[in-house]
Amino acid sequence: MATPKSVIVDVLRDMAVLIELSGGNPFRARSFANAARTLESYRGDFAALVASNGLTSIKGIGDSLSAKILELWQTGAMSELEELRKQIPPGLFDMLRIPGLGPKRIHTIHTELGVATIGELEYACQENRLALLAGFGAKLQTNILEGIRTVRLYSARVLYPKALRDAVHLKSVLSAMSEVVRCEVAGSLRRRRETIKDIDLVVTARASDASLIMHHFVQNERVAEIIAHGERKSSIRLDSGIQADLRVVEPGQFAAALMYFTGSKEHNIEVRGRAQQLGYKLNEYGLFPADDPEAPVSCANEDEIYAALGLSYIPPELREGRGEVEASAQHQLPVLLRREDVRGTFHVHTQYSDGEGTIADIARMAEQLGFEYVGIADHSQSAAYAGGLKPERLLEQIDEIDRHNAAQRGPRILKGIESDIRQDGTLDYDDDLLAKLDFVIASIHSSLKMDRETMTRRLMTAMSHPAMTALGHPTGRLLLGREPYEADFQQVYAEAIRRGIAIELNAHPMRLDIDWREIRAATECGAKIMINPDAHAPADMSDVDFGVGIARKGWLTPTQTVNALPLEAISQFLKGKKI
Ligand code: DGT
Ligand code: CA
Ligand code: ZN
Repeated sequence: MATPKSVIVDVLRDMAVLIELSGGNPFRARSFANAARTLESYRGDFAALVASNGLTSIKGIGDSLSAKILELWQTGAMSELEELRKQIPPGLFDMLRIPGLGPKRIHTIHTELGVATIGELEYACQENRLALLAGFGAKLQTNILEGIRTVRLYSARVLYPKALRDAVHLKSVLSAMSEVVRCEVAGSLRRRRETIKDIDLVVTARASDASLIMHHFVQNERVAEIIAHGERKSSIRLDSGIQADLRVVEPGQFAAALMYFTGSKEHNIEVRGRAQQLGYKLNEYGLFPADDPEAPVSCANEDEIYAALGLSYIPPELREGRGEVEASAQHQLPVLLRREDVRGTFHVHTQYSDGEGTIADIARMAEQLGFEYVGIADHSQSAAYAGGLKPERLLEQIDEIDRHNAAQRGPRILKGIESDIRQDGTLDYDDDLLAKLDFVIASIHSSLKMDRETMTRRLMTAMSHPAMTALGHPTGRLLLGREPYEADFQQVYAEAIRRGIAIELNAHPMRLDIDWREIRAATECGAKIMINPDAHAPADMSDVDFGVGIARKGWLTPTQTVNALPLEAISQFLKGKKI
């Protein structure tokens, strides 16, 4: 059967887009787009026209276009389209959904910045790379970021900080009501997961006040849609696109409800199983003796429920069903790292490369955050797209930091670099220059698509350099944006341990890399974790908080954390690493 005209029109349009996406001739792209438009408004007998070989009689359709259309009409496919589609990374098609971003610009972004997914594009915008790209600029960069937000609005999961902002807002709306006795954020947010599906809130109030609270909740000014409005449970969608569920329970039920809705489901199932073994029934309404379901055991807080079950309190971050119940039963939960244990941090970018702050700005922020030291690590020379430092510039920066430390009290500034790990695994400066630094974070930023073996070798080669202090964002993943690259991380982490190289926990909310699920395996073998904000503006240094959340999810203790060391010990640690 011949292909209908409407399909032909769509394919011609797709061709125009694909030609531009692949960097083909823009005039050719336009001729496909024009042909699509002309055919769409063609009112004659299309089948007869094609059958009589009359396509070229239409203005703008020459021999070659006519042949393409004929191919499609007869075979239902256009081979060139299929070919082009195979050549173009799928992420570029996703970018077409971003308002204001056309195929030609997407091609430029892809070829100039090596950006192939929406996640990478967002990251590049945040690092100010589009603003510097010819034909783009700051305004377009802002629009693109806005466009990405729109695309994300209804995507399934969001990053932790975005959900947290909305949850904090809702909590303040609810807590301001005099009828609300207690209000807590539960769910994956309370467990500090890296991405969040929806916000869960638990409130206690007198039964007679529940409907008033619900009313206020679904009417709050940021509600875009009321999904459900009940007496005990309501769901809304906020103007940010995130869904939020509220449960109102009576004060006596608070602990059980909070525990239940904090989850995780896997954790709940294990704890409920233990309750059953001990002759109890545990659900979202309370803890009940199995033989007397009318008389709940009185528990004001979660720790009392855990205690009744012979368990020590399990912090929400650990409630993932990964051995925490058993460890708690044996009273062997780890002493988790807390924010106040973090004495300093590394990996802050400055104006020397693609960051926003000066050395002095960063020192001030470090002081505000209570750090004893902060490590500067700009991009190295290979990272030209990110303003990587030529050796002379790095020397100037070293000089400025030395002068700063000599003149200023307050946090000590440590001199470092985020050195690219080049394709062959070498670092980005000669040994003499690297030896002038206090620390070297080595990271992979380009050629991410190597096969597993080559990538592993590349990382192993980098680690053989005596100047290397830490492996930056070890897997290269971008949350909701890019998968980790392939490598034998078992081997990589073992080598890091052998050489005294720390593993970075990159606390940028789009990275949170090393993944928390991997932390425990690495530290149990002796790895040391270094929590770094990878900040590109002084204010982003507080992202260390997100890193601490993830660290706790990975059962990390202060003794396994490099930046829990005070300044003196840090200096010793770093000296041990120098050439
Ligand atoms: P997400 O996907 O980021 O929203 O993750 P959660 O953990 O917040 O999941 P959500 O919102 O579906 O449910 C909140 C909590 O409610 C969950 O962590 C545990 C509890 N829960 C939900 N469904 C079940 C279930 O079928 N069984 C059990 N035991 N608990 C459940
Ligand atoms: Ca949730
Ligand atoms: Zn980096």
